[in-house]
Amino acid sequence: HPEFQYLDLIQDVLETGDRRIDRTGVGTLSKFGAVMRFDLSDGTLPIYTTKRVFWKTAVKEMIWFLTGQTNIQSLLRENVKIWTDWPLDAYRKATGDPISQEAFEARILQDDAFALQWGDLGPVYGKQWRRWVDAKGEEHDQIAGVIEMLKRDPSSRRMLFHAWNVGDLDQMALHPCHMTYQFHVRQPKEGTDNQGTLSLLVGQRSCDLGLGNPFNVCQQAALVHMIAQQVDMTPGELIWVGGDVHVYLNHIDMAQTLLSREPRPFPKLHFTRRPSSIDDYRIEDFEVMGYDPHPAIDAPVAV
Ligand code: DHF
Ligand code: TMP
Repeated sequence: HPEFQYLDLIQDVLETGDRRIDRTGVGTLSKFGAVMRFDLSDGTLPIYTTKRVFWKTAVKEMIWFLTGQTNIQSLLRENVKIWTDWPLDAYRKATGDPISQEAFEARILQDDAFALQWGDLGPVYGKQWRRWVDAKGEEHDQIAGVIEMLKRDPSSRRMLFHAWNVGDLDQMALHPCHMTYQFHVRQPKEGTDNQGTLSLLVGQRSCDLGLGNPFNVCQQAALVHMIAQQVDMTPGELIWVGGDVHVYLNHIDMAQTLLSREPRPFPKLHFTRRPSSIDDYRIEDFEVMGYDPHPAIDAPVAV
């Protein structure tokens, strides 16, 4: 079962990882360099099964990246709260106001001026993907560029988008974790009207195995399915490459529970329609069949 790549990686980190205090102060066990490959053919969506992964939240985050937005207000409108901690932390530190997460989220939703001032994460993923600004001040839509290249020149080795915009790093709430998205197309089989098989290699510099990775793998695979649908290709593989791959010390119990569980089959993704462009996807377009995970596990996120 492909999920053993994840479980084996966790086990390896627990057994051989280097123990250190990280930026957040929580502490991790860490290993450098890891690869996982997931076959996406026949609609397979790699949503891990050894705990329930809130795949709709993960896919909504991907759709939000694709809109180019960087403010948590639009995430909160979709009831996605995974990015609240960082603006909340910044707000509390700047104002000394001990506001609760719920009150902060309510204020972001109700008060546009407040959201503008306190809800923005800076020039993170969506901004870099859709509106990267170059030295001449010109904007680049990297997503449109990749889709255009997939149609025009699918044997290209330059089909990628990237979020590590060095000059913008100091304005980001968090430096990009998943950074490079490189695409590859295998030639179509003779006599079919299929345009080829689309694979994606993601380079991720830093990976929280307990919380971030289950989301990342699921949403990156969803991206392959979306783009393949847009360019009339068959989904091939997601190849996921991690740099600093770690388990937070307060996730060790969760990790051991995951290792004690037996993986179940990955579900299948079916699109309920063919949106007219990559900008047009909504969560309602995703139908996931056969997802039967073990129970969810609550775990704290290191801020
Ligand atoms: N920081 C750290 N330390 N780890 C991360 O994984 C991380 N991820 C970020 C931003 N900063 C991060 C963005 N993505 C959760 C999942 C992904 C994510 C942030 C948070 C999370 O808390 N997941 C929980 C709750 C899911 C929910 O609220 O629906 C989970 O159990 O999966
Ligand atoms: P860092 O910037 O010090 O590396 O901290 C970022 C933390 O967030 C690190 O634990 C990796 C984790 N992370 C993911 O695993 N996936 C994600 O998508 C994001 C945004 C963060």
